[in-house]
Amino acid sequence: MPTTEAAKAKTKKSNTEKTPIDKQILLKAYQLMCTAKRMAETYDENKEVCSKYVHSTSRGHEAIQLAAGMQLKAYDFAAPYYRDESILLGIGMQPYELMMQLMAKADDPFSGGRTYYSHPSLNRDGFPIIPHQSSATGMQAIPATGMAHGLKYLEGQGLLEGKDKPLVLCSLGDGCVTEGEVSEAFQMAVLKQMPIVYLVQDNDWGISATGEEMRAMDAYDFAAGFTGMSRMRVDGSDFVDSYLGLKKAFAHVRDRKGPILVHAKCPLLGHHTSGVRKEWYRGDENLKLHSKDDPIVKLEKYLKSIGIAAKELKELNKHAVALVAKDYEYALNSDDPELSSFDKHEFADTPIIEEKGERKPKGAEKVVMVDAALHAVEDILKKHPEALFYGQDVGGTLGGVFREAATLAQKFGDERVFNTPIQEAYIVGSTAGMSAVGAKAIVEIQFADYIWPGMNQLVEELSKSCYLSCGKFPIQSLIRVPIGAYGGGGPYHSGSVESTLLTIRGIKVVYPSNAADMKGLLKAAFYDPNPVVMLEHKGLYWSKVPGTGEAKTHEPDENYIIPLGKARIDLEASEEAIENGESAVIITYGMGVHWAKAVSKDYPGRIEIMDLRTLNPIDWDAIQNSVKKHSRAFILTEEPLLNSFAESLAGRISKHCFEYLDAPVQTLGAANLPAIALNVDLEKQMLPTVDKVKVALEELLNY
Ligand SMILES: Cc1ncc(C[n+]2csc(CCOP(=O)(O)OP(=O)(O)O)c2C)c(N)n1
Ligand SMILES: [Mg+2]
Repeated sequence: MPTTEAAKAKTKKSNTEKTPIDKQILLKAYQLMCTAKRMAETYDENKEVCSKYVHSTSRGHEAIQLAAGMQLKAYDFAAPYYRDESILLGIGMQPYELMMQLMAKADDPFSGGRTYYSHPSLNRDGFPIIPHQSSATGMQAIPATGMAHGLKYLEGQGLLEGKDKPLVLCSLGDGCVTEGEVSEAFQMAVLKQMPIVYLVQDNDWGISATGEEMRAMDAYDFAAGFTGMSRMRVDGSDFVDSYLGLKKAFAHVRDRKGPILVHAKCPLLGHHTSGVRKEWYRGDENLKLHSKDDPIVKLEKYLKSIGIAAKELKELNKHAVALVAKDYEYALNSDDPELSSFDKHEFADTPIIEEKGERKPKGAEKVVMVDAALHAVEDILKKHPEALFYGQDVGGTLGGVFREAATLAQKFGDERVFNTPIQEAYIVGSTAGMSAVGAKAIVEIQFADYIWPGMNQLVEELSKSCYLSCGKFPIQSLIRVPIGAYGGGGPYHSGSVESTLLTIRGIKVVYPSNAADMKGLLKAAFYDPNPVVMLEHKGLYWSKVPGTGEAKTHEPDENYIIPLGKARIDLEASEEAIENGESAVIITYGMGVHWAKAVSKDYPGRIEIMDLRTLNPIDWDAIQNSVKKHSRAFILTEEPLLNSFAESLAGRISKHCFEYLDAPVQTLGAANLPAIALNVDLEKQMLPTVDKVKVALEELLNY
């Protein structure tokens, strides 16, 4: 703390008086408040530079934020939001570091110029861990709660090193607490009695909407409905009250007494953001009302009341002003990001780069796909105490509605394999938090048709974290999703979702067609440090659907693993057919592999079947090679074709392999309709069938 010597001497003298908070802490808070205030002023004074990119400042919220930041320990975890600039100063970030992000500079320590001001991601010795989080209001509640869930899990398993009791601080604005996902987070936090502090900074505004317009009760009253959530109100504009309140709240959580919500009322003294200015929607009366509670004025008054000389406070302010000026110049003159770095860090490197183990060991029994998955998860849980498996109905004696997790809870205990509430957002988003604390979550969405409530977390939090944190926070997450249509499953238990998933960059999508691949790919998905969605066709699980017998395979050994992104040739065409120009490749996945197998029997030697196995990253080399070899390509999918992955792939092949093609790329999928109809004959009418595949193949071969 760079106070002047004179100031230090003064402090010494006044330290003889007893105050509820150490005077050094009070003075540090004052200086940091002056720093935050001067930063906000500087940004306003240099609008043409600083408002190039949108930003919010903490003006008005400094007291509560510094009280939080200054009490966080290096072993804690935090999820601050976009207004929490003073939390960042409180943990020891320097103004120039924050300014680097403001100006999107190369040395922005969080994202290297990729994301907005006060959107931290920090993994630095001596500082709390702050994983990346999105700008979507309230959406950090689930990943943050996932961190607390992960800590609780690791602690329960004796896997947390050291004797410190880490906590998670999840900071939220008042407006975002009404988001549905926040309720999912609160529910889980109380259900599992997690070590988390929810800090709600209530400035009574959500951009231009007032508290009165937005809600029937404030966050403190709202939290009363969550049995097991402790609650506290503090004056967020008063540093002493905020500090002492949070001290109690932190101690409550460190003593493992469950989650607590701290409601901090604070004024909003700055603009909502640089782009939405206060004078546009706030009347003079409101601005005057808020300015009465300026935290700096309050702290200054308090410091004087305990004997700190006005001159000393002036010195501290002077120092803050000088520091901000110096740091501003430094940040302004620092380098912009290297342009060539723009595409780095979509994914973190996976250690699984080659096929290993035995796919068909001697004496291996045949196994259905659902059991291959079960055995893979069992192997993982046995080997990795940090791994856990949760979702709807996967725990207890049922072990999944497809019995895909049968016996796991009995074998590994309810702490490791358990049912969640019906909360897809939590199921998906919590894995981000788990990953940040070192727990490894395998989760399940019960049916692909119900992935949509989890989609927000997948897109906003999971997919962008690695890229926007410049590789600091890849999210290890394995999401199993039973998918696909068969036998009258109907409109809400039959849908395909891969095309939607494949528009999301930053996640991997796997879709096995048989038991051996299921086992090898599931293992690779677990060891992949990135989010992986594993699509598992329900119609292939037991090979009961006519024509899917080959989904049942010999069971690979325990070490069997297949790198993601590698296609498999399921059936080769004969050299002769290839040479005579009579062959074609059917490029497909999931159920499509089995339709293709059935059809190929009528064209001996003429058909190659390529099972993609992983849809992202796709094995483009293998696809190109096969297309060039056969000059006729057929993309077969279970999805409606219009605007699908299959159409996109067909387009790509047409563009890049145009000169090698002897016919337009053929495509076949389901009818372009919003849902799979319930009646089995209607279902058949809309899905591809072996007969329909045959007609399309004929057309391709005879072109
Ligand atoms: C999911 C989502 N919806 C809308 C927005 C646009 N938005 C940004 S800030 C904001 C208001 C948030 O208010 P509050 O949580 O009270 O935080 P404050 O800015 O008042 O500190 C809104 C609606 C967003 N970022 N994310
Ligand atoms: Mg607000």
